[in-house]
Amino acid sequence: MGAGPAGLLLSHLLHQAGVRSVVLETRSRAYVEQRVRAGVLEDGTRQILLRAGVGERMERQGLVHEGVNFAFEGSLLHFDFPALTGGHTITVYGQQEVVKDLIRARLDAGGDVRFEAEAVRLEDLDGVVRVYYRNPDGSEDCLEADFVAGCDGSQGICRGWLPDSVRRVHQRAYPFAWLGILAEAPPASHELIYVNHHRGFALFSMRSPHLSRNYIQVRAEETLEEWPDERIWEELQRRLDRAAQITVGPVREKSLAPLRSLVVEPMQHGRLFLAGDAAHVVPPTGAKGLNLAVCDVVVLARALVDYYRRGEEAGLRAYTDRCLEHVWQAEHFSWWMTQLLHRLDDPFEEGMQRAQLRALRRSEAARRYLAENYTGVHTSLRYVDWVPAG
Ligand code: RFL
Ligand code: PHB
Repeated sequence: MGAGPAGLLLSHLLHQAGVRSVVLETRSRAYVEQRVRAGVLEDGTRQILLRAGVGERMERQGLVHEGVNFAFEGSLLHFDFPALTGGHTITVYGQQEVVKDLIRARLDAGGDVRFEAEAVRLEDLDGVVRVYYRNPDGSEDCLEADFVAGCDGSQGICRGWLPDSVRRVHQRAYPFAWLGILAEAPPASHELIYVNHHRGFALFSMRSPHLSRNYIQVRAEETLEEWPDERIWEELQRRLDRAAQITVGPVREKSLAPLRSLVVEPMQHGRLFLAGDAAHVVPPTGAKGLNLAVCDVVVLARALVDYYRRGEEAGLRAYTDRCLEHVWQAEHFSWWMTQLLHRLDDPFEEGMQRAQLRALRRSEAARRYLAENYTGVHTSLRYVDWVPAG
């Protein structure tokens, strides 16, 4: 369920192993291909997409970055990823481009992706599962399946089908949101800049040498109406300060995203398996969400293939425990980056931030912790070998 990165990649990996699947997606194809979301792929995610045979355009058009920068206390701190991690990099490539590549691969292979098909309920999670879904004309259809993968994102219905008696939800809300813009303007810098500033956090990212993707921290209750384009540009430049000069350009997209952390345990019940944002949400500061979705589905695809090929159920039974390992690691990193960089309005917390930021400047060991997490050493890079090289 869901034609985001999780559902589409799972369907693709299963297809490569000869296992049939149907993808149900409530939105239209055009909508999911245009939705602006994540932009940073861990080195492991890049390698997984390549091995799965869906990385060709990413290799041509993605921007390989050898580091990111922090701006704080009036200067820049550079994290040199290859030096800190034994050669790993990140790739800047929009999530909607990953989604386009996966949809094309599924459709070219004759895959069954049903758009504008909204799953509404599940029945018999312990037997042959029935999935009921609604068509655009309001009529309902039903699919019967051995397994259901709940890849329906943070607002989906699958999470709710874990019985209350087994489901535990751990969460944290933050009192701020990110206001993001995609603009036709060259990026402020050739690498990402994360800014810790007394006016609030800002992030300078990009999608190409001509498209910038920038964010600012705003209060959770603010609205887009309060932020005309000129005010956003002005605020971006004030927070960036003298670290770099921004170029203003037409704003193509503008959005507000609240920040939260959430983990659902277990990630499975009967024949329903949750993957991606359906099972966990991270604040975007660590650039982990899409990469975690990829880790989950690599684990799930292998478990399902072992079941169909050899009748082995061990992988399916171990799914939650296996995934929670990378999930909590990424939850911690995303929470840590969020605490470190945002304006928190608490003198004690600000003291903690200053101490940690200065330690990053002084200590290579501290910088290595960030670099390993950012490039996926503890997440996707552990799963590259799990995907058969195509
Ligand atoms: P998705 O992409 O939300 O896909 C779920 C799909 O399920 C559909 N759906 C249903 N379909 C059928 N029936 C139903 N009842 C359905 N209910 C929902 C939805 O329409 C949708 O198409 O989840 P998935 O596949 O788990 O992928 C997760 C990622 O999308 C998410 O984690 C990332 O975008 C998070 N994220 C980032 N992740 C990164 O790894 N690196 C980044 O740099 C990064 N930056 C970000 C981000 C998320 C952001 N926002 C908007 C929250 C930046 C931002 C601003
Ligand atoms: C993005 O380019 O959209 C992006 C980059 C890094 C993040 C979050 C979002 O941490």
